Order: sequence, then structure tokens, then C-alpha cells
Amino acid sequence: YPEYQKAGEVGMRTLWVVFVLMVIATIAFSAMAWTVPVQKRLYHVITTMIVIFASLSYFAMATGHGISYHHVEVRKSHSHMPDTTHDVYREVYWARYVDWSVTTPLLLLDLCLLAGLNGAHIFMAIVADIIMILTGLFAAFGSENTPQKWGWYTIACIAYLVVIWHLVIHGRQMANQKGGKVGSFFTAIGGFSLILWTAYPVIWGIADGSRNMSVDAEIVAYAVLDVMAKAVFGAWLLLTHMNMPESQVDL
Ligand code: RET
Repeated sequence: YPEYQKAGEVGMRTLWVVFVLMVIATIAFSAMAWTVPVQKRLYHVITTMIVIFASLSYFAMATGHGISYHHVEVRKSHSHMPDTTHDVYREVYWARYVDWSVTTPLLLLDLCLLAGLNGAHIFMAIVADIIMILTGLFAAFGSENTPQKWGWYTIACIAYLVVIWHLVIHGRQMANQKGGKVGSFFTAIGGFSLILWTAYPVIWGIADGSRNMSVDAEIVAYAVLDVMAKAVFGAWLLLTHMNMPESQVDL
């Protein structure tokens, strides 16, 4: 008989909690936008969009949308008997990839504008980021432990390195040139993001990739990362920006 790996109580409750947190962040960030002149709201607009999209994807997942069962055939070898296979159906939350394909470019845009990167570099970083998310989606639906699945994963990781390259090398250089406290703030919030972002492919490898983590634990792990990478990141960016005129984007 097949085995089903799906969310339980903890997972479902976590999805709702994050939905509520993202709605609160949406309200807070939009309210903060009203406190600054309309010409200075670009970071507010981008950051609010990020948490709006996260609210939508968490609402979808909490109510059972954006989830598919992925079938895997797990082969077991026995020493004195023929091999047997065992059917496993595990939930894949593809709504996350829809969310990430919109929100990670927006998060990058926040960081690139803060650094003062030029259009070509921003565009390259964002295209690499979209490739990372879409190839990650293919990896999630690849067959168990095949070169196909881990091949897509490897391609996604290379694309991720391209993203990091742009931010760490060009981003830091440009941020330092902007003067004032922008350089050190960029290093701080960029370093914070780098640690969080790098945790995603690690969780993915343990959970979606090799299925060594329950669906509930996977939901909780991504929930913590999503709240930190979107809501905490956004609050930090907007609050700092308020007191740092030199972080302004030239419009
Ligand atoms: C995947 C799997 C394939 C390999 C790599 C990945 C990277 C994902 C990242 C996601 C970041 C998400 C954020 C969400 C916002 O809250 C797709 C997991 C490299 C970096 C920041």
C-alpha cells in the first residue's frame, strides 16, 4: 500500500500563522509608506509587494491550494529476495515557487537599489534569480535520486552563485562608493540575507530533495526563513532607510 507524506496539525497551523504575520507586515509597511513623501516610497512599494505576495501564497497553501502529490517509487534491496518497490506520495508545495519567482526578484531589487547597482547588473542578477527558482521547481518534480533531479538542482545552485556574485562583488563596491553609512548597512542587511537565502537550498536538499525531513518540519523551516527574509528584512530596511538620507534611490 502506498505511503502518503503530508502536512499534519503543526504544518497547517504554521501556514496560517505565517499568513497572518504577512498580512500584518503588509499593513505595517503600507502605513510606513504614508509617513514619507511620495517620491521616497520606492522601497516601501517594493517591500509591501513582497509581503502581499507572501500573504497570497500562504493563504493558498493554508487552504490547500498550490500543493500537488509527487509520486516516487522507493526501491528496497533485500539480500535473499528480489528487490521490492514501495510507492510514496509526498506533498510538493509548488505555490512556494510561484511566490519566490516574484518575491526573490523584488528582494534583489531592494538590495540592488540600496547598493546603487546599474541597470545591466540588476537585470543580470534578476534573470539568474528567476532561472534559479524555475530550475528549482523542475528539481522538485524530478524523479527520485536521478541525474535529472539533481542536475536541475545543480543548475539552480550555479544560478544562485551568479546572484551572489553580483551582490557581493559589485553590490558591496557600489554601496561603499555611495558614501555615508550605506556601505556598512548594505554589508549588514546583505550578509543577513545571504545567510537566510543559503539556508533554502540546504532545507530543500534535506526535505524535497532526499526526503529526510517530514512535511511538517519542512513547512516550519521554510516558515521561519520566509518571515525572516521578508518581514524582518523589510522592517529593517524601511526603518533604517527612514533615518539614512544617503540610502535614497535617485529617481
Ligand atoms: C532552491 C532549490 C534549488 C537550488 C536553490 C534553491 C534556492 C532558493 C532560494 C530561495 C530564496 C527564497 C527567499 C524567499 C523569501 O522569503 C529553489 C530552493 C539554490 C535562494 C529569500
